Amino acid sequence: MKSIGFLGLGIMGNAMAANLIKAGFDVTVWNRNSAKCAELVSLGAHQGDSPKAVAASCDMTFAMVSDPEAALALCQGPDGVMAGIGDNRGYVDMSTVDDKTSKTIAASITQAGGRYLEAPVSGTKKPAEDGTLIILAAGDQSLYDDAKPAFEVMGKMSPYLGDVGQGANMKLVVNMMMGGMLSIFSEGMSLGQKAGLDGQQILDIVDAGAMANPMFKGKGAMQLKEDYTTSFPLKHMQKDLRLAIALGDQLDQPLPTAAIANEAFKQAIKAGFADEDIAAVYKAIR
Ligand code: NA7
Repeated sequence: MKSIGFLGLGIMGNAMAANLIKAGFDVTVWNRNSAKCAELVSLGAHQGDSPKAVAASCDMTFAMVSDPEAALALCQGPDGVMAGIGDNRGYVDMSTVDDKTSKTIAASITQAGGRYLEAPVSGTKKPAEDGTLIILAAGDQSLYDDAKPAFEVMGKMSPYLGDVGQGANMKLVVNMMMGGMLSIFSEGMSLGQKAGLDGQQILDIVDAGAMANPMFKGKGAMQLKEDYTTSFPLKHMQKDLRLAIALGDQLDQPLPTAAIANEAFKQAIKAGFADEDIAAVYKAIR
């Protein structure tokens, strides 16, 4: 079994790395704030000193950090992955970034003698804990084959989407739809209750018809309970909308609904809800 490095132990990375350890992989973890390594070390992980040291000592290294800036810093920064990768070892970045960032990281890794795969995921905290993420892989096909056993532990499906950039693009398309849906759903919940309707009845009626989906059901229940415990940080959804809109600019694709949803999420960040769950967009627009 190949040795695995895991960089970035936030909400998602922590759960994904824990599943790899529990499945018996030899895992070395690193996080910028090293306190987050302790729980995984107690499950049996080794702790690495830097992204460079982890990439140098493992057959393949996975990363799961917040945004394009973090992903670039992890790869190209001092003691970054680029400095440790080589000899055909693998780097699998699972963070959600734009295609340009992913291509920049791919060039750095291949120049340093490594192999690169982007693999952003669809799914938040619970699917990460349950190992039921949808993993959107693109890039080096031999690394995809090598990473497949680990993907099977972390996710329920891991399609190969082609050249670097296509995993990032698929993820942005999916999350752009999600952000738009959550935004209009939250407006409906708010409008209905202001009109004197019962929130739970709105949810039940939506759930019984053609619009039924797990997101409306789950996030709607959170909104009614005023429980915004973070599964998917709101600031990350706004990042995804911003990146999707930039892709629309690049491809001359009008995205009027996504642009409005992006403004709703920006408003929620300004109101102080950046680190709460995406369901909190409701609080900013009601
Ligand atoms: P979290 O819980 O906000 O975690 C973010 C992680 O990214 C966390 O480990 C951070 O380290 C790390 N991070 C952020 N900036 C940096 C820099 N500059 N260098 C190194 N590491 C950094 O996010 P999620 O787990 O919910 O989401 C991860 C990705 O999946 C994201 O792209 C989502 O859109 C989807 P820290 O603990 O702060 O030291």
